[in-house]
Amino acid sequence: MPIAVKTVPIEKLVEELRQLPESAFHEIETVRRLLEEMPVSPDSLAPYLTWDRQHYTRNLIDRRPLYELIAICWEVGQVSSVHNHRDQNCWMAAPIGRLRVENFHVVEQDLRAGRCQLEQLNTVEMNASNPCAVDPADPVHRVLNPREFNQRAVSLHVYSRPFDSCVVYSPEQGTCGEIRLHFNTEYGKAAVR
Ligand code: CSS
Ligand code: FE2
Repeated sequence: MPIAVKTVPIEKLVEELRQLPESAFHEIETVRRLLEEMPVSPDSLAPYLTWDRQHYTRNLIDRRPLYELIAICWEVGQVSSVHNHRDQNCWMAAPIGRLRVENFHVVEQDLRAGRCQLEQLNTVEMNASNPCAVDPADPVHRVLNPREFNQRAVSLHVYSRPFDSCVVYSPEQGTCGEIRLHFNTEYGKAAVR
């Protein structure tokens, strides 16, 4: 018999996140469990879903001083850069489709010189019942919607605290540099750049 998964609308998750004490964002387990216990219904995400064949889209759902909640839409085959999260905690869930997360260890990094050396660590899969948290000890990763998964995917990201830039890495070339992050939509409306 299929297991009936009880989903909640995105507004419910927002309500819960807003009620968390600051201390919950300083460790990994509370928010991870919240995402696990409250899988978000795909329907409720409709206002936040935008698609771009060139690049995954970033869509702001909620921002508070302590965190931001973002929906990222991945066309088949889209991939993020290898990147960090500016020493901020990050939790991810995939209410729609499946995504692969590849983690990396930074052996050395000289941001000023733009040089780095990375080693690939483990790979995990995210789907509706398996949210994950970025490991604060090895926070560098990339997210992929591999061609073979053959379906669009949407991930939810909780970042604490919010950040608007990150370091991107090329493990093959041993280079790194800072980039700015932008939103395609904010609160369901096209973002003004
Ligand atoms: N951190 C990336 C998405 S992959 S986790 C971003 O916010 O654009
Ligand atoms: Fe990320």
